[in-house]
Amino acid sequence: MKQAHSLCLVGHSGSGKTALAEAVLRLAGTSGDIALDRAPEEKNRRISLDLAIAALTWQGQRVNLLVTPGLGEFVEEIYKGLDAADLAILVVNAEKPVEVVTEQAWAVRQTLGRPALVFVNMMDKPLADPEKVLEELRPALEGKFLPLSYPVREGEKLVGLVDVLTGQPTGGAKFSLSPATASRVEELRTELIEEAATFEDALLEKVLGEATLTREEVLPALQVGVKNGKLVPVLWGSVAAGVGLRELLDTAVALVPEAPAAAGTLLRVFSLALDPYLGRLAYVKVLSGEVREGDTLFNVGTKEKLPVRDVLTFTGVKPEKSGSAGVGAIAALPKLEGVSLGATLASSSDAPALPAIPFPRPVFIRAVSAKTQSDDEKLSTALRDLTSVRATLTFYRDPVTKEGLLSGMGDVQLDVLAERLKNRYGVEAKYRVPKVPYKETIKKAATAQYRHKKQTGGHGQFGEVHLRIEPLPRGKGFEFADETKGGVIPQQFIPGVEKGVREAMEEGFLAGFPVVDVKAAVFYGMYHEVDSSELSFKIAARTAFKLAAEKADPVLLEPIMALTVTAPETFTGDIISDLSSRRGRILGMESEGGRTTIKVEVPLSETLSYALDLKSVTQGRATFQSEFLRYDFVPHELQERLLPQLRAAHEG
Ligand SMILES: Nc1nc2c(ncn2[C@@H]2O[C@H](COP(=O)(O)OP(=O)(O)O)[C@@H](O)[C@H]2O)c(=O)[nH]1
Ligand SMILES: [Mg+2]
Repeated sequence: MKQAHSLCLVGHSGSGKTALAEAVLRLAGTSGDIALDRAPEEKNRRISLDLAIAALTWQGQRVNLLVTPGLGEFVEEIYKGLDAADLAILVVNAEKPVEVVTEQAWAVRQTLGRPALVFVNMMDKPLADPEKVLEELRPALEGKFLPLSYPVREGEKLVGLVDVLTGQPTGGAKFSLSPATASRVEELRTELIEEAATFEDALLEKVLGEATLTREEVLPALQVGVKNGKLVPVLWGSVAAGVGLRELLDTAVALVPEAPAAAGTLLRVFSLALDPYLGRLAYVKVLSGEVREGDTLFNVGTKEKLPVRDVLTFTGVKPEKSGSAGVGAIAALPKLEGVSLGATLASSSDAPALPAIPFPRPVFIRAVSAKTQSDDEKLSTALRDLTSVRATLTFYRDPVTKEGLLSGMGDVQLDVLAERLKNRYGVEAKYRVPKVPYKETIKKAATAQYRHKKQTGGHGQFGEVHLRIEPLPRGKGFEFADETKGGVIPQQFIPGVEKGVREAMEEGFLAGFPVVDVKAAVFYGMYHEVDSSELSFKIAARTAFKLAAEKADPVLLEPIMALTVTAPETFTGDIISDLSSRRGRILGMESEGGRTTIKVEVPLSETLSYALDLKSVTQGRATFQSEFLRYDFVPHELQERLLPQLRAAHEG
């Protein structure tokens, strides 16, 4: 059998990807349940949220379908699907062909360098107009869009498609063309052949010789143009009317390039899932060789050996044991330990690792806890499980604020996660805006002294510490110096002094945040022959530190983030004025291809809901990345306003 071909359906939510995939599964004779949106969260919302995988056979050719969700926050699934795809199928809604995720998915397919075609769906809709579709697609998306067929409508009804090369109705349909349509098809034919000819000399000669060209003659040139991503065939149809589905499968199968033969087995783990019945599954694309049950593979990144217990391939939408999978196949491998998303698996341990899948990083953070406190442990375990199979969901505990922090792409993704926690693990989570991990420091040097003395019957306590504290440059942390002379504090008690200072710094003095970037020097003291101990000096130093800090102009430090925001140019002004109101400092701006990239420094406290706000400012057409830069002083007036709340939170 020939290599399996993998087609990935991408596009905006509601363009009909799931309906299209289910329709072609049915058309190819798949029996039984073929629903692709199988998770309870998907059924509830009647929308795709996970990458769905299915397989069919079309004219002896095995075809895998990778069906992606069309919500911007679930873009990770588009990366996964396209990574495994031989051909991307951009599904658009004829009435509004260019939507947010249309552009987003197109950008991902360009980043990953996947060949693509466009399927213009919903040609049965009253306002569907092929010329308008082309007018809107061409300036918005990069690529040479070439219709291979053309839809024919009578009034508001779709009657069928005409093959651009032959000028005849496709699939043996019978209808006649209006003179206007016939001449438009002729025009498209000329365009198609001229474009195709730029990819193959032999075809170019025939075109110049004005020979009549057959499909077989044009196809190889189209394959070349499509393979290198320049030519983008445009096909039309309607899932609802059952038009254009055969043509789509025929064309996709004809255009997919064969993988070159290579020695050894090489697999890419393009997705991970926690199957309710099968457990943890690694979805792999077989890039070369074959994977069989009983094989031992290497995880190239970690050099670990991996026994392959089972190989599952798809029958319709169901993964079933198949024993092996050859080049081009998509398979699910259960129970592979320690395999992460994007991993390269190979028969040889020194095979080169494939480049990582360039997933975006999460940009939206919420503190998470269980609604019932006794469920906290269960919640943490469930979150570690669920986030282990997603690149854009992370969970960790903040060492400063002690909060469990969940990061994702936005509120919808986190809401879906909460629903999944409840459905699968029976635990209810609640989200809060996370606390800002402030720190404290001082702005000037100060000294203080403290005598700790306690006389209670027998053994007393005595220690006196004179301390000087000074600010250090940002990021230096802590320095300690013993500047005592003449044994005013015996050496064995000096560590007690340092411990006392460190404890005081951990406790903070403004609002309970850790103190950083301070040098503390003990320069004088007193001790008692009998009553002094390390503990006495620790207690004295702790208080001395607090007394000194009060005089040293104590201030809050806040994390400053570097934000990179990219959006269509028209939003530049709105984005900048919004960032200015967040105490943002614009560092630079660049424009390219109609999009502006703005670099800005913003305090973390001002960005806690930026993902939501930016979405509403730009109707979801912007993306951003955020990265920790440094800690910096909180402005004085703001500190005055913040401190009462922060103290209350610390004490409460
Ligand atoms: N009129 C019409 N409706 C369609 C067509 N294709 C899909 N739909 C409907 O559009 C809605 C969204 O389809 P769905 O497959 O869930 O879109 P997805 O988000 O891209 O997966 C569903 O109600 C489909 O039945 C079509 O060609 N014509
Ligand atoms: Mg869908």
